[in-house]
Amino acid sequence: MSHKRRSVIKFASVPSNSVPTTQEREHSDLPSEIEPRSQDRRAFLRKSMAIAGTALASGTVGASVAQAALPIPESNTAFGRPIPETMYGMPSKFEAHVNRLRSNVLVNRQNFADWSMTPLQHQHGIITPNGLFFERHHTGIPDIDPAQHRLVIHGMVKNPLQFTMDDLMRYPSVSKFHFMECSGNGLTDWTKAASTTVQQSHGLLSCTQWTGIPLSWILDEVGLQPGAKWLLFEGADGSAHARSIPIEKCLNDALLVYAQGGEMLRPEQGYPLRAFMPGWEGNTSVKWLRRIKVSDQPWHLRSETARYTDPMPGGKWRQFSMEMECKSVITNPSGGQKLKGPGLYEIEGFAWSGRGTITAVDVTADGGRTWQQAQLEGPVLDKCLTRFRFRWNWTGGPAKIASRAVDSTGYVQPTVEEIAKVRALVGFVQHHNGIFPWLVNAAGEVKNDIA
Ligand SMILES: Nc1nc2c(c(=O)[nH]1)N[C@H]1C(S)=C(S)[C@@H](COP(=O)(O)O)O[C@H]1N2
Ligand SMILES: [Mo]
Repeated sequence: MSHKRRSVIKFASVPSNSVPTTQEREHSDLPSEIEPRSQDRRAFLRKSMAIAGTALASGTVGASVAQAALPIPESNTAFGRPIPETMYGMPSKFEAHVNRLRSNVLVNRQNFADWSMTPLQHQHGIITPNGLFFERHHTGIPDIDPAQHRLVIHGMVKNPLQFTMDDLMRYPSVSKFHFMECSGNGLTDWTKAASTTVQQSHGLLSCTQWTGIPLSWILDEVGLQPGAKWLLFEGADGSAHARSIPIEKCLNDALLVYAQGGEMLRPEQGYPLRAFMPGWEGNTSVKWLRRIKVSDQPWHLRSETARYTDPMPGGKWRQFSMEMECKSVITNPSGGQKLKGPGLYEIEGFAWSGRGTITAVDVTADGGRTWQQAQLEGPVLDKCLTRFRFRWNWTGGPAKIASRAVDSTGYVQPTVEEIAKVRALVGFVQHHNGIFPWLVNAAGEVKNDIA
């Protein structure tokens, strides 16, 4: 797979001096938000207005403001809803269509081993609201009383310890922004267009600010014995879901998380305590964490043998491919949406890498013949969703749009064909980080176009 970036073709409507190249960006003191100069932004807006004006004739976009007085809405004439004594706030009732969705592509035979997906096409910014954070459980959601919950650390340690939640909450903590992705994300759409929307194809992906205790601090307390190499993490759910994690990750950036997005974990995300392995497949972030055992070798558990391994050419299977490789997807426009006539649109989406930061995203509107550089919207953070934006003039014909991300290791997001050269794409295949195209047809309908 080539690590060399293809040349960047500038987008005509954005002056070339307004979008620094990747290199310029790295060597300048510019903030990571790359905004066109304000006059360019004004020009874009003027152009959009002009489009709205022309579209007016067909009645599709905007409307001219009549000379007559603006009608006064009812809301202007009455008191609004009073604030109740106490209440957990909810979105507007007009946003009720924005929901997690259980997979309607790969339907599970029984509901305990299930997942629900984040509506990425409705996400604004890089933070997934807690009520829309994707879910994956092997045996349903346990209802755990934090007062009863215990975490035990034992095995090859000098001082085995048991912690209550109160004990853990007394430690200093850190808060970090990171994405989490299930390695099964996209497994329905390797070679055929099974999913209609980006929620179905990519919605086992969310991003939040995680709060917890660096695991290394707690390991300091128990004291590792010489020869300690692997740690077992086990959950308190019906599956007693467990994973073996190498000591390097545990000492580097693994967290014992009790909060996300500003509040205590939701039950579905592992309340009251979960492991969090930044940038690694979601399966390694064991929820409802009750036990950590230190050993000198991995356990070769179900999720390290029968599942979460990758078929390779020659009939071999790759184990422990836990780092999520660099990936991106266009979320707007995306499957199931419809463009309202030719004109200017902002293509936007997410890019992320389990190995570092995103350094560039290119966008094609001609099925990969030519690529142009998108703007990365800051903050661009380590192992975190990065939003990209690209101003696109849709001329009305069929267009195949896709994004391609590059991370700080120089790795370029591959095509599915490129992945197929180094892995065997047969059966139930995980770790899909391929380039994902959407087809905009002449009617403006956006469709999954994996052939
Ligand atoms: N105890 C436990 N931990 C678990 C699981 C589980 O079923 N039980 N599912 C794993 C999988 S496969 C994923 S992708 C993530 C999903 O985390 P989320 O539901 O908070 O999105 O949790 C992981 N941790
Ligand atoms: Mo997963």
